[in-house]
Amino acid sequence: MPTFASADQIRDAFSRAMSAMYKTEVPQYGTLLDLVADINRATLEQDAALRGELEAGDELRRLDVERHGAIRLGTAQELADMRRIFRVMGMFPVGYYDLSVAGVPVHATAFRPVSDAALRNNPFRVFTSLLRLELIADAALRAQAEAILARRAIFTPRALELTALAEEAGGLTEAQAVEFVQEVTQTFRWHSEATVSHATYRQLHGAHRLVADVVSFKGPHINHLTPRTLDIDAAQAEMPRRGIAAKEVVEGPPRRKHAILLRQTSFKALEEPIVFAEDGADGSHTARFGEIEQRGMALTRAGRALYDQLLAGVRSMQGAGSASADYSERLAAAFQAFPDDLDQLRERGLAFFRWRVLDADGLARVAASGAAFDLQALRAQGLVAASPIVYEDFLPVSAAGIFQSNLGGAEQKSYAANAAQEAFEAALGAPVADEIALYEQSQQASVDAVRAQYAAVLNR
Ligand code: OOG
Ligand code: NI
Repeated sequence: MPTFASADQIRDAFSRAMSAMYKTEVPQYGTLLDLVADINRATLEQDAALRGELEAGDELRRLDVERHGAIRLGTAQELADMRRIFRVMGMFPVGYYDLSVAGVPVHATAFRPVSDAALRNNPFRVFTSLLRLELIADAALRAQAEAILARRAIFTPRALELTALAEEAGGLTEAQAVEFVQEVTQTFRWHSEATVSHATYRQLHGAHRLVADVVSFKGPHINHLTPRTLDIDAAQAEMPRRGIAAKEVVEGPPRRKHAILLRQTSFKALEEPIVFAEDGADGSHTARFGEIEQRGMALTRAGRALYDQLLAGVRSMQGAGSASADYSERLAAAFQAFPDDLDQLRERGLAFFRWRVLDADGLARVAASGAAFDLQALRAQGLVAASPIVYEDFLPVSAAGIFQSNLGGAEQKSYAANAAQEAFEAALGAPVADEIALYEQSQQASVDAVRAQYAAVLNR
């Protein structure tokens, strides 16, 4: 039996290769990494409680390598192959995001690790959108876009070969894994030559800027890579000081004592020179940008419903788009209704928690006394503790805000479309996992482990 590189190892190497590549392609990304590292260091120095919480959950280790990326694919075949490739790295499709409601003609999933252990090692995630050509109204243009996409091959032959090999053999050797990472990274490179003529580009762009971005190039260039900060407000304030033009508002929930879900900010996409291969004309294209995120705790279905309701309330106010001046005050005011106390969040079933034993001897004594297993009582005695589970996914309203901030002010399309999860899954060749179910399992597994330790005393 050959020894295989682990999926975690391959994913870790891939995320590092992508980061190195993007740093050379978009130097501002390097500036963002430095900025985030500085802020994380300062935050951990100043906030001993946060440091303790992260250490207890073994969350500190992954912080420096943690990031997400985003790509946009053109065809069902591309998405299906992408799924096979990410699977080799232990990344699986989680969640369905319909962006058409926000005027963006794509739907998406996030490829990410799902087990607690894999997430601790390296939680690299890729937000992967699929263009919905059926939303292009002009039938002739739609057919042309389809024909252009049908001609391209976004993966190197060797990347597909190694993927097939991994599927047959059940893994890749270390040498194959190194080659696999190199080959797969090629797919996400920037190409400054558009494959179409300037006229075609303009037509595609007229349908939607994203249509041009997906259809006009050889492959799905990575359009951003996002490091995780522990204090996004500090990062937002620091961006202009380091010469980076930040987006006006931070997407997601307001600042709180105990962060929930995901808060994100970005800098606007760069205008980059391109050449149109067909006619040699010069032009420019904006697609690639930088983003920073702060992750908070995962919410239960009830917690998420409350979040969605409060956010929708703020956003639907007359003339109160997220760009308006008092947006953050109104957001903070609305979220007064969302408890910001860990005990309340847990007791009201709004957030997910991971349980762990603090005092094994104490636990054994209670178990030996014959008392029935009672998590709340054990917690009250300081024998077990619960820490929030990190939210590993994305938020459709925020994603739409990120897409929009990169589409240039005036562009605002609307589609009469709706979610098409079944069509997306048919293209993917598999169902997407329900992210809430994953957090439920993770919480339950932690409770089961504490219970097993408790029960083990009785069996000794
Ligand atoms: C993806 C936008 C979504 C996020 O962080 O919500 C995203 C894109 O622009 O392709 O990355
Ligand atoms: Ni993003």
